[in-house]
Amino acid sequence: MDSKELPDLFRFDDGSRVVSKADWRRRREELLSHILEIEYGRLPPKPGWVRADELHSHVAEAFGNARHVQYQITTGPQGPFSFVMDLLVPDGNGPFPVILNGDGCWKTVTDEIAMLVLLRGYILAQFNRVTIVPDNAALGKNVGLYRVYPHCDFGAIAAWAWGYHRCVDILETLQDVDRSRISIVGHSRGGKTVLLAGAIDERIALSAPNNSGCCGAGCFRWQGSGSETIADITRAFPHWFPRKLAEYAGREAELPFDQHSLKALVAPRGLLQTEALSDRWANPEGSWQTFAAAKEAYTFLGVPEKAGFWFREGGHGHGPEDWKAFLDFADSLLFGKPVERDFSANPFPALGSCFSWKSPPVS
Ligand code: GTR
Repeated sequence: MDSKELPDLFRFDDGSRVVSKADWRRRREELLSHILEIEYGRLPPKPGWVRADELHSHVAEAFGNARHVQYQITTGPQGPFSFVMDLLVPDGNGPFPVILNGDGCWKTVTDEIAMLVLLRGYILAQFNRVTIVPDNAALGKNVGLYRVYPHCDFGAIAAWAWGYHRCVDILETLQDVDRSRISIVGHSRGGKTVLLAGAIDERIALSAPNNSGCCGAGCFRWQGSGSETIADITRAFPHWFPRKLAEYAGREAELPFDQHSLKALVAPRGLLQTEALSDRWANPEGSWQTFAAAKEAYTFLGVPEKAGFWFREGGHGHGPEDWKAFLDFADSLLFGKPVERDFSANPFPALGSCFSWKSPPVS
């Protein structure tokens, strides 16, 4: 087999193939288990309880009279462990859909972007994922959430994804929140986090990784020129992963999955990838390949339009242009609003496909 051929999403480990939606549920579990074991580690457990204490609330005139509410989220009984989530709630009557972003460490959500979100009628919820575990290999495992669950094997990306899930635990309980319309968005390593968090948590209606590359929306087997490999990423960021991933450096074709498998776990819920064509390190071609393969799962489940791909010229970044594309997709997916953009356009028509299988006929 061509070493770039992406594994058949629908073929169980025992060689049999998915023929029904019930089979797909089982195959989904099989894929998730492989992905967690090798790539991210198993997420820290869902805590016995999660609580939110309001730290602060005021009307922010600079944000069109949105209400800024700050919560301290605490989980237990292990720990206890706490971190902060901030909400900007649009002026007016809810419940409102929510956009949750964990890249508070980078402040990529500028005031301009916050206004874009609010003007479309969404709550903007934010936390700082590095308050869950730090983004620094040198600090070791005696910090943050690692100390609460010392016997688990999760890396930082899994811990950050756990942070998204705890925010959703709280968002679901708030009167202002339309719990059926919670979206998550993140950039680069934050995009890897969002893809993992959205693949696992079926409460999340839309997952939108931006420029997320290797171990995100990229591809292990199909590396475009200048793109990041398993060898590169595990050398530079060992703390993001369990040790096992590095064993696959140079042996990518032996992985029992590729990143199309993770994307397929998001189906039938919404998935939008936003990519930049000059962001070579993030492997835009590979991201398209795994998108096209994951779309087979959406086709099988009867909702091909719920998976979208958007690309722009330029390099690595998460700016207003990316957010506008995301908001258009969200408006269309969650509210059926008409959209001008084509979220299924192939930016690389000359590339050719790297999978020879198709989704089974819908039963
Ligand atoms: C890079 C890393 C990428 C990407 C990026 C980022 O250095 O190699 O995988 O995550 O950082 O997070 O901005």
